[in-house]
Amino acid sequence: MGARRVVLLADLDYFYSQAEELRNPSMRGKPVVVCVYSGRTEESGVVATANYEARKYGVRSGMPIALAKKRLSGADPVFLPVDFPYYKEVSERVIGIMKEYSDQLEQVGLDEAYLDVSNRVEDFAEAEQLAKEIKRRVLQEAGLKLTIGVGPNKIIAKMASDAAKPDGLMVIRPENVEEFISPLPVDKIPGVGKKTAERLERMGIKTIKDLAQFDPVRLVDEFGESLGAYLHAASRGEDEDPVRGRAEAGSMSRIITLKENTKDLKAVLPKVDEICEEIHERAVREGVLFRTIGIIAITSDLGIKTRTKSLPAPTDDLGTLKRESSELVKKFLQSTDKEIRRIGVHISDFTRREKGQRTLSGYI
Ligand code: DGT
Ligand code: CA
Ligand code: CA
Repeated sequence: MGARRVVLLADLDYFYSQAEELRNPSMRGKPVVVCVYSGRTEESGVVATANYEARKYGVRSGMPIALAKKRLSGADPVFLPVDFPYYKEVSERVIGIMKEYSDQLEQVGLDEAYLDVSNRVEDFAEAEQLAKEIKRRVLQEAGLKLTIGVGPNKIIAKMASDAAKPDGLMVIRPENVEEFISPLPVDKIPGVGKKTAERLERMGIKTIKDLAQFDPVRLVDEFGESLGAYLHAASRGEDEDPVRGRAEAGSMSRIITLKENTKDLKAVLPKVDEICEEIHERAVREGVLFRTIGIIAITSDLGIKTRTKSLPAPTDDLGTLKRESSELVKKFLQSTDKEIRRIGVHISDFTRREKGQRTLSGYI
């Protein structure tokens, strides 16, 4: 089991519309609808998002523009096309502020980010203060309102944020998870859409409490291993999914020249092991986990050949590094008649190691 975690989900309110209001404050107070125009006719396309003034009239994301216009007739609405480069710029400013509060930040789309702050706070009271500080700074420095949910994992943080929108802050401590989620309808679980909710309802499951009391074996029968297990865990407020920080830039590599050109695996592998040990030591020293392993072979005719392998999860396990590198070299030698002159190993796709983080070696 992982260590106790404190996770934040920060979600900008009615993002595209709020960004439009930011650069044109005269629109504030009016219904603002940001649209994706398909270009076929003047009104064909859908609503990307609407501010809360427009939502009062029943305007929603995904709705046809013509219907939104009908609902807002006489309400002095503003309709605008999406401007992604601008939203990206606004988003980057906000994410930049958030990064000061956690080096473990996972961005989801332009308007949301999970922050693992376990190493930054002592308890949930401190996490609440930190969330207030983020809200204050984003408003002051970027001019935007957002909602933050705080919980012991990603799904609880997300559900807390959804419940607190707009301009909200909700903290769900581990001891309050059950009372918070039990009465909610199942479609409040992240990833549970209309279809899944309807299937659950046909099974007599409406609330998360109903789901928690349902036989997990039958859930797996009905929804398959993956979704079934997810639903059961979620109904109990459990979620082990880590906040996946953005991969760090860079790579580490080392290449050596063999004593003589060879195609003999037995001659090459001990060298590969040595290189792996060296790179591994550097990775551990610098506190990074790698997810991609590659080899580079320079053949006797000075051709440069590479092979890479992506792992299912980041790791800093030496055994994995050696095994995968050797496997790549073996496959390479089987695919060619050339002799190898120089051999190298590299690792990349880095993430920073966190205290208590589960890694690939923990799964094998
Ligand atoms: P909220 O509820 O205050 O967080 O509102 P939003 O608008 O931030 O809602 P969210 O987080 O679901 O979506 C983020 C952005 O993604 C939103 O500003 C526009 C875009 N988006 C959401 N749903 C749709 C959709 O159905 N179609 C299109 N084209 N864009 C969408
Ligand atoms: Ca949002
Ligand atoms: Ca969102």
